[in-house]
Amino acid sequence: MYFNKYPHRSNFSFVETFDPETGVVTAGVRVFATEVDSHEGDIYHVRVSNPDVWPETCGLSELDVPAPCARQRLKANDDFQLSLLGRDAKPLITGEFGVSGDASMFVFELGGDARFYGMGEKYFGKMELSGYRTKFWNTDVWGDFHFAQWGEHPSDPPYFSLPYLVAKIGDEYVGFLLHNSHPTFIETPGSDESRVFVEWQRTSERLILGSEGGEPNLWVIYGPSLAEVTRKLQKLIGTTPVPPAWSLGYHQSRWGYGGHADLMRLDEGFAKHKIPCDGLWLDLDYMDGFRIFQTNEANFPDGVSTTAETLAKHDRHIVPIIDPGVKKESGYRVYDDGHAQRVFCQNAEGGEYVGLVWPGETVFPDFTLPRVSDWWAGYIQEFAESGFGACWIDMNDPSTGPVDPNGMRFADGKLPHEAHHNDYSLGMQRATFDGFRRARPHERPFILSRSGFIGSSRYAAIWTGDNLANRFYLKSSIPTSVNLSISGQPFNGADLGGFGGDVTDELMLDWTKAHFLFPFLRNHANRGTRDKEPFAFPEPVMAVIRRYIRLRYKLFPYLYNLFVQQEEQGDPILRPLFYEFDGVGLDKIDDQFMVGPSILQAPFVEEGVKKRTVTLPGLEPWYDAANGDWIEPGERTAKAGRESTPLYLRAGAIVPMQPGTPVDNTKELRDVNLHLFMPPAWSGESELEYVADDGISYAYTSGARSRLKVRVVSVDGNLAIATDQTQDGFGLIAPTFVIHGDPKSVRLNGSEVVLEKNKVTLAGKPLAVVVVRA
Ligand code: MIG
Repeated sequence: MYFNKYPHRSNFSFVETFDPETGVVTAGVRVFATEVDSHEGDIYHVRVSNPDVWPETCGLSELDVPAPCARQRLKANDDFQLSLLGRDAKPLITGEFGVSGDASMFVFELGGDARFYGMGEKYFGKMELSGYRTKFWNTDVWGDFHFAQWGEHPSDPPYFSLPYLVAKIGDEYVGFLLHNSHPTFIETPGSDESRVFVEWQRTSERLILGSEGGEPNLWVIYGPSLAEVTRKLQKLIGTTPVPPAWSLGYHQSRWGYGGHADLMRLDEGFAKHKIPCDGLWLDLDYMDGFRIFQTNEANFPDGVSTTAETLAKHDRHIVPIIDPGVKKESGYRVYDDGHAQRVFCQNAEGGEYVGLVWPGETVFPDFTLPRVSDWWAGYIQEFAESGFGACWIDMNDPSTGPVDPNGMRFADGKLPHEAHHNDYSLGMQRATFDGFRRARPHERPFILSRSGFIGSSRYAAIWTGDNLANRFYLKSSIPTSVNLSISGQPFNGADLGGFGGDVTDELMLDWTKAHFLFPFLRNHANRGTRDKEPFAFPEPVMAVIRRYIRLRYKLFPYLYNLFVQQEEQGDPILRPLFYEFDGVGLDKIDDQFMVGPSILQAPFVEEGVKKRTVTLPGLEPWYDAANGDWIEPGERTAKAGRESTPLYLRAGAIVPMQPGTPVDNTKELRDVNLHLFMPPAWSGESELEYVADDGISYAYTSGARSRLKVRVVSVDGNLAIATDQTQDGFGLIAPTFVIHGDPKSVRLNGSEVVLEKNKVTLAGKPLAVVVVRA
């Protein structure tokens, strides 16, 4: 398995004969069965099978396949040439299928000047992905690449494989998902000059999607818009269930925090400086000699539960790390038990496969076997009952240190490593999720995972692995997280401030302002690096970091509702500008993004820059959260300021926020301020469906949720607001309206109301607002 070499078309045999009656095709000397199926929502499945070549099907990830239907936008003609018809009933793409041993590829020709996005977790630093060859194979970046590579350049492939691509052809979008746990690859047409120094390094003129093994199962999702294609993908692979509210807060981590004393110091620091912080993280040091499920008791003198209860008084949660690797040591309970029950992956000789990781010789539970997942869930259950309410699963690439992972076999030794390398982490996530559900059946689990696969969205948040405190990682984090978000893994984020290296004050400020609304927000640091807690910075720097953490909590109702919409509709939290707006060239902007439909950010990512260009899309003015100005759309200049960041709100937006300035972890969803952004003398309409629930349990699935529909109609600056609580399973939602703008008159549910002037601070100066109490 090479990371950076790709199967070439000339070594493949393409289909020569096809019997449309039976679906049988021949390619080279072999015969295969084929199925081309249509499903509701313009979703198509192309399957090619032959049990002698591909004995297993798609691996551990399960799809929620919509009902079959008759619509045939994707067809196979008499030569098994595939064509997908566009809006005008002409072929948008045409393609063929070929095999080479157990490798396979689909080669597509696309009309016009197609553009490409998605590809899951990639570090390319760009939104638009023409001209790349890339593999999907989960790596441990620091272990598998040289520092000269990962220090300041994209390492590919990184930790998380989501073999998905979106193509934009004309103004239509098509998604391609390779549902296959074996190593897969994608080659997009185009040329990236920075990567080409000889002619043959140019990518193919056609789009290639293939795998090095495993049964070919290609899903083709027709848009027509990016939003529609993304929702359909997300529902197919699994939306993210709304996570516990606390997991959307700010998190503090460091490799080095090891137990009660560290946690108490952090707890006091955040309380003293009135900085909200929901999660305190423990890295390897809390364990007894790197033995998973074995806590070093000296680090918790009164037991984990006592520490957890103390932290719960400030609504803080402990999140400890767990690696999959089990120390191979007789006398260690987890190893002895796992050994006796034959739960570990095997080597080619039928013995336990051994890697070299933190504990030294390390063995790996085989999550492809249901009995092993069950075994693991039992340990997680016990771990949860000991006082740990969540966990962070690392090294599940799986990382085996300097030992070649190809020797690790699955399914009692029957399957080679490549069959489940990429979905090993998915198995671990699922078993871990299951363990927490067993311990606390009514509570939503929170799991953070490094690696993942198709369907990880159902179980875990993902962080993008070991980054560094430098500008390359800050800049690339935006397209990395946004492309990951439109590839079906919406709950993601990067280590705030960079994991490796010493962050400077300036970089920490820029990073905090860029990421404070990322779906997952955790400040994490490598051992030996500069202290990075907000209060470890000089007072004026700390004050700005605190301001943005508090602003995240102020916007918590908005973020939480975006997660509700993710679960219900499948929309991601972070979106590229062209998810929401049409416009030429929007996909060449790599340093701006949308948080939900209403907030646009254009953070400063370059060092020492005093101003930058901001593209404000659409046809309506934008509200500058730094100073309250309404700015006409188009290319504008934003000035850098220590306290401020370029953050804009869409005309007509209704954005739910907590009242006041949050100084602790309180997350009240019912007593909500609905901020309305109304340009002067605006005429238009907007709507919001706002949801509140307990933020922790599954009671919402049986009705314990409240829903308020809000509709605002503005005619030349005269506002009419209408509210309707359509669901009340979680009590009354009591909104206060905060209007940014200067309405001529306001009516609420038909009656004239008293307007009260006030000030609110968002991302800069205090802003004049008009308050309307219900
Ligand atoms: O080989 O647990 O990405 O977040 O702090 C390093 C120690 C192992 C890698 C993770 C990082 C974590 C570190 N781990």
